[in-house]
Amino acid sequence: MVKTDIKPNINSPFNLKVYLQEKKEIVEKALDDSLPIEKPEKIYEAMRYSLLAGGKRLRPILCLAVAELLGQTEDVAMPTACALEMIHTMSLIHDDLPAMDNDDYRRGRLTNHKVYGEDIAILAGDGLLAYAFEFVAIKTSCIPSERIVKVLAILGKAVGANGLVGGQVLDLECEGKADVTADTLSFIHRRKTGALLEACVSSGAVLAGASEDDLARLSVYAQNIGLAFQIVDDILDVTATSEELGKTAGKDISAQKATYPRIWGLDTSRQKAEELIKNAIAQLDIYGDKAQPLRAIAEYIINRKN
Ligand code: GRG
Repeated sequence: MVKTDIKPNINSPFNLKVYLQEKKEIVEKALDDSLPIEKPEKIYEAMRYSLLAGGKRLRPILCLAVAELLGQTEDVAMPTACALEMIHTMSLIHDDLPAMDNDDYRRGRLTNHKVYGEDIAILAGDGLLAYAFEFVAIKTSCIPSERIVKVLAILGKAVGANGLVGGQVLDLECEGKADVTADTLSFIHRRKTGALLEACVSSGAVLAGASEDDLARLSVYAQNIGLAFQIVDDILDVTATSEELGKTAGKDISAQKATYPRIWGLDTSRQKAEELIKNAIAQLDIYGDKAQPLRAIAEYIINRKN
């Protein structure tokens, strides 16, 4: 756990643990139903192996929480929530490949390429990415189609060269370099980690027909939690065990990665993450008690253990 002054609000009637557990179960069921095995079975099995491997399901939960905050139903938001988890999962499969981070474990089990081979793992990622867009387009109902088109554009932007792909390229380029600055690191992580988290928030808002003001406020919330999420990820790589993380701990040091603790040290990294979370929570004032889930998710990001 990251030591922080931001404590979960125990006086609040809102119970984040119960909320996250309930949402996670609903998301797990929707993901399971989303991808039945067809022919050729091997690729569907490989896609399901990683998609149904657990994980915190934070991205779909964020999308559902924002949609519900703004008055949209869970049913309408669920296809997008599932698509976000499909995209996230594909990025983890590709990130773990020998050509990228070369990891053997993810979410407490062997990585996709360790089980199915590199060729199938690449294709499983590609299959999940394509299916994410198809799934939103064919499964979202009861809202104007312009909103669905906007969501598809949000997803495309988060994935592409100005999002996940670009962030990963810069991250690879910085490996082994000793002179990476905090600004460069934030530039990378706004794309590699932040872009998809922001897409979770903005797609949930668009599905609910959010106003420009809501979208702007919630984007600032998302950008702040996105960067804090990555700072905490870097801290946990140093402070948590492989068992706690479900993946190899200490990987950033052995791969000579630029990280926030390496640039700022652990204490300053924690402080910066706290500032970002406080800033995120401040964006929610206008929504009052209705924003309890989003407030608690922000607190969870800094208090998480994996
Ligand atoms: C998108 C076409 C395309 C390619 C992918 C490999 C790649 C390009 C990008 C890497 C993106 C990546 C893996 C970023 C790290 C994000 C991160 C901190 C992941 C951990 O997320 P958690 O802790 O994991 O939410 P769980 O397992 O809980 O879901």
